[in-house]
Amino acid sequence: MRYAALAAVIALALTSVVQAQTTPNPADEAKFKSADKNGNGTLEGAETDGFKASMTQIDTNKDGKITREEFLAASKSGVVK
Ligand SMILES: [Ca+2]
Repeated sequence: MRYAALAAVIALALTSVVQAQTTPNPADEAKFKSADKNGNGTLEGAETDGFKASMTQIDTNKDGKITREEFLAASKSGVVK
């Protein structure tokens, strides 16, 4: 009984995480698309110019590029406005 309740809580938590990853804010998504001039799904080179001030916070894997995931996470946490 206890395990069933725990399993339900874990399942709910996992569902929330999956939804958070698969349903980004449409406004954030639009912002990323407009910044991604060549449409390759990554902001790099001049595409990152508007985000230089927050680059260290956005580019979490420090490869000098901003992936869609990094951008959306940064938008969600308020780093990108
Ligand atoms: Ca790009």
